[in-house]
This record gives sequence, structure tokens and C-alpha cells, in this order.
Amino acid sequence: MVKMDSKNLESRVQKLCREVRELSLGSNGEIDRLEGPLVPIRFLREYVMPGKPCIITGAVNHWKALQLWSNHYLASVLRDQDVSIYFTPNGFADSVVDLQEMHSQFNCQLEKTENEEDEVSFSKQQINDRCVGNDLTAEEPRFWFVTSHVEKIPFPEALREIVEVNKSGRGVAYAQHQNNCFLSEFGLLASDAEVHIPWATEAFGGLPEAVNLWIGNEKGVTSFHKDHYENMYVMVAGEKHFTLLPPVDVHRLYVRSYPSASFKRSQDGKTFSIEKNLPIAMVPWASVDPYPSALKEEHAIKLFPRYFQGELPFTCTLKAGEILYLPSMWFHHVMQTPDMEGRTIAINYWYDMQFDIKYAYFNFLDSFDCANGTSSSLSDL
Ligand SMILES: O=C(O)CCC(=O)C(=O)O
Repeated sequence: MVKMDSKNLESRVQKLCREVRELSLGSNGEIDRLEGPLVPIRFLREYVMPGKPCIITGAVNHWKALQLWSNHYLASVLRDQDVSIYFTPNGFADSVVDLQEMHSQFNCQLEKTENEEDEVSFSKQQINDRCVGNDLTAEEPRFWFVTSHVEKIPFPEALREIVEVNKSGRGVAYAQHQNNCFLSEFGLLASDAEVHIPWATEAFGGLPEAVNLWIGNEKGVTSFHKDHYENMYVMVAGEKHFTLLPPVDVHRLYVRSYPSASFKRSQDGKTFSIEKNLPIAMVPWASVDPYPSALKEEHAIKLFPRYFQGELPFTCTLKAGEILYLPSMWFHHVMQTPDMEGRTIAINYWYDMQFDIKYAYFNFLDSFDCANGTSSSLSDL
């Protein structure tokens, strides 16, 4: 019997990651491309059951959305519709934010809490200890998990905020409401696409739990995270660039618990502040930004060696008319390139995942802290 010190555990986890690639995912970082629509049983056997992503081309060519959805058409169909829009100063929604950087680049600061007692569910020491990069002697933690400022505004105004991002100086707008919004706020567009993907519905054994519409621009970045859904992600306009890691690679993302807060945008839309969510709640989130600026690269490699020195992540660019099958629990980071009209548009279908043996294995793996060789969960507090 081998005693599990941290080095031992680390090398066994690395071996597990390599083996998963060798046995089912491949190790060149490429995603299979297939001509669709797919036969459900083949999709189920070759991709859903092994939990392997793929890109399906030619399966939505019949959608009117691909031809019809100019900015003019969208603004006309949705002229009287209010929609939820998510604003950030820098385009990074729901991600780990460095307060020092926010202050120096966007003059955006953490607001003081009126009643300190509202905060005390976790001590500052506890918060600092859990996060990567915090100075243990500082008054406040430096890194926070920050969500967007959300407003419901008329669609034509929302679209202007998105496509005129470089002119407005009013932060970065992203239509990324996820509550089945394609069938609610954007329901007037539903007949231009489909409310489910028939062959995927057959493979998954039921209709999607939620269908969401995403309209963004080149500044909008979605940070590494995972979802408890099977995801059929359809690109309608522009391109999205996905960086993917399988669930078995969870330790490479240095998931830590961060105190949570939200951006608040001023009424004129020109300035942002950060408001703590009270009482302070800790949110487990991936610490790695896979594309740090040149200035931050060396530091990032030192801080996150398991990510930057490990196996290549899987990457792909999804173009209009293509579908990405993103298996449940895969970590994904998303960037975008708009089309000639200055926007990206996507619709995604979230199907229920099976909470089965793979899910149980993942939780077991996630419960080990490789750095210490202990079994205290990185994500629990
Ligand atoms: O398109 C994006 O920006 C993010 C998509 C995503 O996270 C998802 O579909 O789960």
C-alpha cells in the first residue's frame, strides 16, 4: 500500500488525466467535426456516453435565423420587448476580479459596507487563506468573484449597447440571461429557429430544460466554469472560441472559494463600482485565466503550473451554422469574434445530465487537495 503524500497524489492525478485522453479523448487538443444531423444512437454511443465533445456541421441549415437575423430585423421584431442585459466594466462577467487592477484601470472600487456586522459570516483571515494571491495581512481580500450589473431595457437600446461597445464608454454589454430566455424574453424569435434539436432530444431522452439566447461582442469573455447540463451550443452569427478541459482536469484550474460581489453601473452608465453581496457568501470558482496579458503571463505560469505546464486544453472555433456538443461538467472558457454587424449570436440547449457514477467519481476526485495531499475539498467552506 502506497502512502499518499502530496507528490504521490499529484503524479497519480496527472496519470489519470493522461489515461483519460489516451483511452477516449485523444491528446492533440482537437475536437471531432461531423456532418449532421446525427443518428441519435451514434451520437449517444460515440460522444454522450464517453463524455466527449464534438462539432456538428450542416444540422441547422434550415433555420430561418441564419439568413434573417440582421440587426435591423431583430430590432424590428423585438421593438417593444424589454430584455435582461448584463454589464461589466471590462467584459469579464462572473469571474474572479483583482480589485487593484479594477481600481487602476477602471477607477472601479469596492464599496464600503455600512454595517460591518453584516459581513461576519467568514473572518477576513478565512477568506484570505482560501484565495490564490491574497495578501494575508491586508484589510480586505484582493480577489473577489464578481457578477454583472443586470438591467432590463428595451431590446433596440440593448442591441445598440452591444454593437457600439467601442464608442459608448459605458462598459461592456452582453445579452446572456440564462433562464430559458429564448422562449421567454426572446420568444418572438422562436419560430426562426427550433425549440429543441430533435436528434439530440432523442439521444438525451427528453426535451431541453432551458433554451438560451446569447448576443455579445468581442469584449465579452466567459471565464472557466462548468455546468450540470448537457449543452448543445448553436452559433447563429459571428464566431466563438472555446477552450475546454475535461472534468478529470479539475485540479488544473485551482478552484478556490472567493467572496462574492456584483458590479453596479451608475445611472449615466459611465462608471462602475463593486458592491459586496451580504452577508458575504463564498463562491468556488476557477482561478485560472488561460489567456493572461503579456505583462501577467510569467506570474500566471508560476501561480498555476498545473494548467500552463500540463496537457494541452481542447480548443475550437465555432462558426455560424455549427453546433458544439459540450458534455456536462466540462470546464469551458469562451471568447468571441463578431460578424460584420458587430455582434455574435448563439442559442444553447441545456439538457438534463445524468447524476450517475461519473458524477460520483468527479466528486471523489474534486475532494482531494493535491497541494496538501489531504482530502479536504477545495471547493467547500
Ligand atoms: O457563450 C458564452 O459566452 C458562454 C456559454 C456558456 O457558458 C454555456 O453555454 O454554458
